[in-house]
Amino acid sequence: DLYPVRRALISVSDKTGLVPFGQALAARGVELLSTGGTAAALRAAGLTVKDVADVTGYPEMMDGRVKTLHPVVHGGLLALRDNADHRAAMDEHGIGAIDLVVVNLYPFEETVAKGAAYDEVIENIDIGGPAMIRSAAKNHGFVNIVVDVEDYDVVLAELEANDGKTTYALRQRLAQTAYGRTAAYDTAVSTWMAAQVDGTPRRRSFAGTLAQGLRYGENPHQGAAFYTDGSARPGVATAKQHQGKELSYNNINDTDAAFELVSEFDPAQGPACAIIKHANPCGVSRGATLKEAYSRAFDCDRTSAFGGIIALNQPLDADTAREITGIFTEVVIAPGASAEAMEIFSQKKNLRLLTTDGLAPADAAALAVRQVAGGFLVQDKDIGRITREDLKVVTKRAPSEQELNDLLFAWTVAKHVKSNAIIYVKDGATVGVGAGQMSRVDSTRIAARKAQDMAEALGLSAPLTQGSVVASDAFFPFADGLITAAEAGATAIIQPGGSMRDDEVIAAADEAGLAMVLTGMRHFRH
Ligand code: 93A
Repeated sequence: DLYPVRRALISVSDKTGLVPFGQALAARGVELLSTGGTAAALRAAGLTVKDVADVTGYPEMMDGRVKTLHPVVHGGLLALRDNADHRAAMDEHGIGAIDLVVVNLYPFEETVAKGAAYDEVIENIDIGGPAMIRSAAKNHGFVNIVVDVEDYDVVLAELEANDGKTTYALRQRLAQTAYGRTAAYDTAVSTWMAAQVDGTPRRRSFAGTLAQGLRYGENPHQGAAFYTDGSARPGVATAKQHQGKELSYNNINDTDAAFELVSEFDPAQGPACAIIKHANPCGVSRGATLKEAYSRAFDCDRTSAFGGIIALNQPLDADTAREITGIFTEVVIAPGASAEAMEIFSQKKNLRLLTTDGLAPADAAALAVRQVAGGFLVQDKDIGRITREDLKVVTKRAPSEQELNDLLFAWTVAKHVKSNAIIYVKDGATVGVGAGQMSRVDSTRIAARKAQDMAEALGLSAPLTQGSVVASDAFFPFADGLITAAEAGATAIIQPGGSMRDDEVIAAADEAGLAMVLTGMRHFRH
């Protein structure tokens, strides 16, 4: 299965690592063919390179749209070396075998990300590159296809170890990587184009690019990997990690949940902090300072916050950093960190610090994908938002200004809690979170009981739910959940409404003296 590399075609937009790779190949006696810019870069480094144009007998034409799309190139890639007919065709048409293709594509994703005009984006759809990648990958029995700069050294190491030859195992692995790249590339084109067609596309295809293999999945006996979708959105996929060991599968999932939640809170309206455990918030708070936001989020459920993941809506400062190091935390993610804060964190080797380029665009359309056996469920990301104007007061008493602020805060948190979600909030901080229960009344009870436990732990005379407000991610099917919340001391409720028994629920709210507002929108999350 060893096959020699004698002739290489190199055509790269990203010229990182090109020259040393070209030099190493030339030193092994490999003949180099290249397209315009790549050939120029290699020649500038003193290498001997043959122009593809000289091999095809056609100049690069039409602004480079046609460079390598020629039978001499594709025949050289696709010919089966051990097939007599193929060899005869090669001889008849003067086609030389190409054993190694090194291609990275026109920077389509980057061009979209920088907000380029339509025509410029179109020009950055690479046609010849993907064609060569697919031809070379199909013929991996003989041909090596390299699409990732990180594989340059891998190929060189094999050539070194096998006297100028590569193994079938490597060629097969390279081919698999290559088809992943063209799939992700075309997905990026399709996704961008869908947005040009009608704004809220539903017929999108999706694929990702392997970003990193992970030690394991949700559990140690499960393999796992992380794929990026090329959207360059601020978040866990694009964050910079400053210290600590590699993030695990669960860390990435929880960090994402934390950052997406905290990004709901406009920093112009003050600092906010979210603490996540098992993808659900165990404390979310605003504060006069970032440190206060963290402390109040921590006070919602100190037990669960241990080993949690913290997201901040403002750059980490020294005061907050000092406070956070008081207990064991897995990950902190924030849109930046001061030098002093980073210095404080550097004392805690196991604490991972991630910084992003700003907050996640919480109201930007995106796709949410989930797997089911045999397929994928794809939906628009839940970016639904409710303002004061959308709320309908249905009780005799209308909420006070303070209650209204807390209701909207609770509602925003509810969107990020697994259903059935019940969130008690007081003065801009969660004081009880009930998540992931199969019955709504259970979520209501659990959240209240946790608040009671915290009050005991903090030595308070009354549970923190006294005088709180409550959000429910979907309607109360019966009055029992609402009555439980009232018994825990809640004074106001926010919920979608729409139950067959709304009248019963509203009557129970009036009976208990609660103020209740309906959103007309629900936030299931599973
Ligand atoms: O415009 S293309 O789709 N037409 C082609 O025939 C073609 N062949 C290679 N783009 C084509 N390429 C791409 O050119 C490669 O994928 C690579 O990204 C780029 C390298 O061009 P240069 O060597 O001139 O910098």
